[in-house]
Amino acid sequence: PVVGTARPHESAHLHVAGAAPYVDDIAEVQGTLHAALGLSPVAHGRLLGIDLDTLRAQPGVVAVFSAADIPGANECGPIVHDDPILADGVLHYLGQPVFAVIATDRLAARRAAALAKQVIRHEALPPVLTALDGHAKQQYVVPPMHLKRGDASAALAASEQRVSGSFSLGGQEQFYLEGQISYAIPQEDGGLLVHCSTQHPTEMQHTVAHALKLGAHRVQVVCRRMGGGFGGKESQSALFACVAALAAAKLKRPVKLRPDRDDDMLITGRRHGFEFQWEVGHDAEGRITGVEIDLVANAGFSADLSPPVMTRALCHFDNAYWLPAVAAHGYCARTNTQSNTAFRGFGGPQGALAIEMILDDVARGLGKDPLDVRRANFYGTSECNVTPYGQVVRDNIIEPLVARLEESCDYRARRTQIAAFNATSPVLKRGLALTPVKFGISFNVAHFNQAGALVHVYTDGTILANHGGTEMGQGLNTKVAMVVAHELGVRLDRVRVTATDTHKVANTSATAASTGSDLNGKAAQDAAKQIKHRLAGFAAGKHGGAVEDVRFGNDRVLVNGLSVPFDELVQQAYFARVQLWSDGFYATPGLHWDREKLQGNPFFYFAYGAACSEVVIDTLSGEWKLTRADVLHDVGQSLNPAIDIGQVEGAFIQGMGWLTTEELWWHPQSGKLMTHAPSTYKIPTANDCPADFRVALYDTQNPADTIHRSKAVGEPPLLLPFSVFLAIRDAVSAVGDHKVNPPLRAPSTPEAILDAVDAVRAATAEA
Ligand code: MTE
Ligand code: LUZ
Ligand code: MOS
Repeated sequence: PVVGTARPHESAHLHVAGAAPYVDDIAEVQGTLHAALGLSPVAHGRLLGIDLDTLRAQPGVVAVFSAADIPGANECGPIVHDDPILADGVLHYLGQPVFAVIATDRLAARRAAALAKQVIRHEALPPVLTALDGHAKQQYVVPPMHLKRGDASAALAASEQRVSGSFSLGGQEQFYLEGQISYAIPQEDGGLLVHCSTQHPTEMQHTVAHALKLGAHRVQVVCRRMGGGFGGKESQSALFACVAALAAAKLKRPVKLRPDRDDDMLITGRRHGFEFQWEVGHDAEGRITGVEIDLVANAGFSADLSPPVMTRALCHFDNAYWLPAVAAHGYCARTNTQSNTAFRGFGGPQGALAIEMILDDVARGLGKDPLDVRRANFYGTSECNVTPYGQVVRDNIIEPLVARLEESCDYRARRTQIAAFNATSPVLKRGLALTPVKFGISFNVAHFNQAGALVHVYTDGTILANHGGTEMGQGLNTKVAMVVAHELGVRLDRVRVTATDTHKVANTSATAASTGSDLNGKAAQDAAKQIKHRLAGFAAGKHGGAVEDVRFGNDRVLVNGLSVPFDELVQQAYFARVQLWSDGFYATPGLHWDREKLQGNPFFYFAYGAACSEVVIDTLSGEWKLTRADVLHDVGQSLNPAIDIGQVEGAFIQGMGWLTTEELWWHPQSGKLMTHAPSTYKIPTANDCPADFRVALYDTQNPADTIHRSKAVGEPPLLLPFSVFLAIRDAVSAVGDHKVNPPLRAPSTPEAILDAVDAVRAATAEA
């Protein structure tokens, strides 16, 4: 068998040898020019003009383009279409691209673009820089969204106990190691080939075509691999594709645009920071009876993907819990900052962390172990199993999964040991938390849940597979190759997966929402099945026996008692003029969603998981360390456990970075993002992995009919490190009265930890 076995990433040998080509490694076509973007020097202003002549006079400069040069639509936004490619009339944020300089080399282009401050004439306007300021002004990128079940205020009024609280949660930079990049090469008769580091080649194709007033059939977008996307290249690769394509089309020369890291961070958006404010009612066991919450997201200057991000935040506020009465209000505040976008989890982590904070507060108020309060609120399996958006949770395994982790991580004994340690340790305090994850799988926009594939069997028995998904390091191509090899019963090394190419598979969806292998795996399987059926028919016709009895496996085909090597059969089939290649298609069944009412069946199934983290904090310096993490994560029947464990570990550490060290800071006056490079923005490194890191997969079949009963793995484990943040909060609470809820903001940097320590001490002294 191939499926279900641990196999290395299809490009692992190239990755480690530095031999895996990314867009910037493609040999440059003769005559290639380089672009750089001139950025808005102010957070908000009226654009009065650009001194283009100064720019054109700079050494090496070949051309300068601004909004007026775009022949088609000056927009590259995915949903609302309110994202200009180049600023026109209004400067929306500090860092917004205003013009593009095209020069003979990259440095010359960058030198000229750096004159932005001198050449952009503008009139400054007052900026709005925070979500709460935008909310106070009722300035939103889309109308507020309300997810309701029952009468939350009546339920609150009737509750035995009520608590209110608030929480400030920062955003997160994707920090893909390969930055945004596009390389556009003119083709014959007005066509364009665009190599683009993107999760969404089809959308790049359409956006470029729209901006250049071309038919989509003239634009070919290719992506062999990305050095990470993490959501940051779902929509926001478009600006770079459009600028490179515009310049290439205008100048009839190849043009490459590769912003450096600082510009990338100043131009593009990231995970939405959220501000939460809630009121919750509960009983003596900590069971929630009603909850009302405001979720205010910093959308940035435009809509981008904020509407579906907020939808997913609202649809994950329940996390793993039955909430009998809910009113959740989602506001996407418009601010003069980068437009925020997809990032692993797509709003889900923000929504789910809010309920975890609430349950943490409820438990503290009752003097109960938070795990007991969590458990008291878990969804049931036959009752209390309907989400606030109306979907029945049919595959609930949270109870047995958490029970297994609780036991294997020795939760109760460690809880006691930690309390004993804290009682005698005045400076260092330990903390522990165990948190569950439930994550809905499917795009919450139903029509995106489709995929296509193309499988070619060559006459020597080697196989080339192509599909609509993109490879960003997550191992999608490896999984698709495994599915194809498995279906045809051949050795994995017979199968190669090639670059994603809009000329091969059309009308694809973004590789996002963790659906890559679910969708493209099924589509590739469909293609392989068709070839297999044709081969089986041919084999039975040639060698006798029933078609249904033909078996594929071990690189051979068993027909009528005869074992024929796969490549031999293929060769014979070719001479008999059998079609040895096929397309394949898949659309996820059973999905529906009412966007107005926020009700329906948006998810094919749920993925589950749980993690337990133990930390130690230094209450004098605010430093902390994750000493142990235990993870149990559900990927259904794993297609490739090695890749899945890699995804779980990576997501855990990435989510931990979001909640602890990665702090975004905009200058409160100028609105400049000051943390625009790794010098000031700290992502976790290998050294931040806990010394004791125990990651296991919860081995069950997906009850939904997914590809080999596996489950999506990309995003759900990003929610596991909630346990790290809540363990830090648990440790902070040990400095004072255990009933005081530490007002710990995220990320819990040393400063945030010290602020929370001070606040707990002050509240304790007061009490
Ligand atoms: N893993 C790596 N190595 N690099 C990435 O960019 N992106 C994540 C996740 N895992 C990412 C990753 C995100 S945001 C998503 S949606 C999924 O992979 C997308 O791929 P999949 O659907 O094939 O899992
Ligand atoms: N929905 C979703 C989406 O759940 N995840 C996504 O990545 C996405 N992208 C675009 C539109 N809806
Ligand atoms: Mo992932 S945020 O859906 O690209």
